[in-house]
Order: sequence, then structure tokens, then C-alpha cells
Amino acid sequence: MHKLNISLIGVPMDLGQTRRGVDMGPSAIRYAGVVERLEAIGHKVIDEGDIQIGVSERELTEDTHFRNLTAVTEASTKLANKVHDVIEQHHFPLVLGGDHSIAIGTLAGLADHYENLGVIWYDAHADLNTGDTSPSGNIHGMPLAVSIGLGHEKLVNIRDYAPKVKPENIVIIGARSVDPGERELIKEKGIKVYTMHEVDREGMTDVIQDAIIYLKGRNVDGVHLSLDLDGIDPLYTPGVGTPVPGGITYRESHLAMEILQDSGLITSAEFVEVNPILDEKNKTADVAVALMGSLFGEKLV
Ligand code: Z70
Ligand code: MN
Ligand code: MN
Ligand code: MN
Repeated sequence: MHKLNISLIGVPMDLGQTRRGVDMGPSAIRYAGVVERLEAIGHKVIDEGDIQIGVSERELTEDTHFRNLTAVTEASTKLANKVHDVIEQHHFPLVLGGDHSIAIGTLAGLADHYENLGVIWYDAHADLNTGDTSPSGNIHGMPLAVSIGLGHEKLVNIRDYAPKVKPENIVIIGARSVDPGERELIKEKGIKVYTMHEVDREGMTDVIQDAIIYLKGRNVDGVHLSLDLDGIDPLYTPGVGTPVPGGITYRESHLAMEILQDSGLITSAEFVEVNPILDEKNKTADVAVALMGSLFGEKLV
């Protein structure tokens, strides 16, 4: 198996939503043994430390369409620059969240390097809201929309280019909570979505193989895996801010990661929404690290 230089980047961000504690996600994932786990496979792991996050501006300006816009924009910009540096050094960026708003920064850094980036969005949600369609004003429900150029211009134009990703280069897997505006956008832009219906009906093997064939057909030159732990059923990952029942199982998720490893397609990844305050004995961080084991080529025999 191909040995990688993996650069770990922690993003202790909790301002993209309203439940505190998800800023401790990177610590919980490190505590669950991510470095040791990846080194045991034979990879070199460089822990780049954490991106500095500013403070909430809630007391100053309450823009209810984009909560904490300034702090999220600043952190996303720092993260984008860091991810870009790492990828230009030919390291594999592995970003640890933090809430899912951080994907705005990750994708801004990546897409500045690739010509035709593909994205696999493993999530209970579509994260395709704009300021106009968001029911919450929480930026963690917006990162995919931002990446296709829709939303607040401050977020859309990070690193001074837009859009980051083509809608037809995106595959969503595990969706089971989609807002009306998101549904319209999915139809309008032709975004590929495998909801839980497809996972149940076709099985994970077919879903993930289909996704791989689809992205290869798009001639992508890199694929980013953005894995929201709430994509998995809350039975296995209770430590998330927005648990939605009826999710992907632990075994299906391992299978998905193993098939992605075999495909050799994934060139960067992020694991987000681990909230140790809402968790049971660090179970969710443990699942995140176990899935990273499969994604990065751990073999039993
Ligand atoms: C809803 C919104 C969301 C994650 C919840 C929820 C979005 N669609 N994303 N948890 N990770 O507020 O936009
Ligand atoms: Mn999400
Ligand atoms: Mn560049
Ligand atoms: Mn989610």
C-alpha cells in the first residue's frame, strides 16, 4: 500500500452552529489515538496543531442569516491557507472538526490546487442552505452551497476565487434530513444524492462503487471526503449536535471506507461534528478514528 505523509489539522470551531462543545472535537479525536492508529499502518503523521478560532460576535452584530459570519470567515481563511500549503507539499490533508462550517475553508484551500475537484459528502444533511433558505442561520448547514458559489460573498470568495466545486462533481451519501430550499437546489443543479433509501435498497457496496464510477466519469483530479459523524446512525455516534435516526451503520461505514481505500481516489479528508460534551465515553471520536483506519488502509490479515 502507498505510504502517505498525512498532515493533521485541528479546527476547534463551534461557531457554525449553536451547541457548544464541538470545538473540543479535535482533542477528542487525538485522545482516541488518531496519530498512533495511522502510524501503525505505516504512514507518517505530522500533527500541524490547531487553527486559531476567534470569538463570537454575537453581542456586537446579530446577523440571524449568518451567525458569527466574521469569526467563521476568518477561521475558514486561515484553514484554507493551511490546507493549500499542506497540499502543495504533497502531504495528505486530514482535517479534524469542529462543526461542518470548516469545510468552507478546507474546500477553498483544496480547490485552488486541483483543476476539477470531486467531493464525497457523507452526512445526514445536505448542507446546501443559503442565507435565504436556511431555517437556522447556522453556517454549518451551508458549506456545500458556499462551495458551489451560493451564499454570503465573504464566504464564497475566500482566497479570492469562486466557485470552488462544480455541482456535478459532488456526491452526497446518507442524506435523510433535507430542507425545502436544499431539495430545490439539488434538482436545479443536478447534484448526485444517495439518500438512506438508496443505501437501504442498493446496499452500501453498490452505492459507494456507483459514487466512485460517477466521479471517475467526471474526470476529477482529486476527491475530498467530507465525513460528518451524524451521517452514521446515532446508535454508534451519539456525540453529534444534530442526531438523526435511521442512519448508516457502523459496518456499512467501514465498508464504505475500505472500498474508498481500494479505489485510491481519495486525496484529502475531514471528519467533523464530533462533540465530546454530548458523547458517551468518547464513542464518537473512537468511531471516527476507527473509520480513518479503514480509509487509510488498515488490514486485519
Ligand atoms: C439544517 C440547517 C446541519 C449538520 C445540522 C441542519 C444542518 N439543514 N448540518 N447538522 N452537520 O440548519 O441548515
Ligand atoms: Mn454536515
Ligand atoms: Mn495553488
Ligand atoms: Mn450533518
